[in-house]
Amino acid sequence: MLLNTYDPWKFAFSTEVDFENLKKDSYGIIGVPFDSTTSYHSGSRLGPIVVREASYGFEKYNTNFKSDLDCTFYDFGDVNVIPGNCEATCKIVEDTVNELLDLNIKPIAIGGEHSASIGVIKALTDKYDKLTVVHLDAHRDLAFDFIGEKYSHATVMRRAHEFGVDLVQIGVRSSSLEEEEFVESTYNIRTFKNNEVHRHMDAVEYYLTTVETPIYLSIDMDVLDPAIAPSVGNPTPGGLFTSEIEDVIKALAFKEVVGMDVVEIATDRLGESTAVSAAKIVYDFLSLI
Ligand SMILES: [Mn+2]
Repeated sequence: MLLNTYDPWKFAFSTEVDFENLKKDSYGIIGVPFDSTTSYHSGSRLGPIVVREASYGFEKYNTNFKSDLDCTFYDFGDVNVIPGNCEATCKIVEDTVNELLDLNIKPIAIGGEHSASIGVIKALTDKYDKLTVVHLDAHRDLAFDFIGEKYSHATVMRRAHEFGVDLVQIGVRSSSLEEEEFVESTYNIRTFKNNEVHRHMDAVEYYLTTVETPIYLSIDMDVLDPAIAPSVGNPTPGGLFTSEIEDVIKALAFKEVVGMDVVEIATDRLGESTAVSAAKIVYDFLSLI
């Protein structure tokens, strides 16, 4: 066992890590305190620590889901990132997630900028023949490169698409012409823009229940409206409500979700609403699986 992590803190209700007796088919949290390619509002390297702190604000019983948080999940601490080197950090995340998968533990990554997802998705596409990424984000993140960089918060889903995943993009309300043309040139990217989500959540829920492959859930916190989650890398008006994220998670409750992430929590303030909302999303997810 050589998980490349250190241990600053633990998510609330997580099971103590005992490497001799880890429960198979459980979930394992890793933090990715990395924000080197951020182009606007920096600070997401502090995301893992503020989300963990916020996780202590909830009851073990989930009132909306009528469910107790009784599943086994671990918190393995933070990945040893390399500030300034996104590609090398993605590789360390990938190696760490591969170690979790070898232990039959499914990854939950807390970012950090969205590039944290690249290594997680790479490891999962090596394990599963087919994977669908359900991607909640104000942006498509489908640029081939961003200011010359292939490994960036703005290229995450383009890299994932190169790994062979199907994509479902939910909450999109900002993209480039090149990204729209790329989507039109492919057959396996389904989009639900923000206004479709607001007006036709039932269509989103139905579509998710028809996905037949294993699913990875990636949530950029900027998918929420900036009134709810202001401390993100690229705040974008017109976003989702917390209840709409709950609906998505509920729709996935009976699917094979093999991992998830929440990313782009850029605050150093304890109790800040972006961090609280991110902690609630992880908590809701774990309450339903
Ligand atoms: Mn985004």
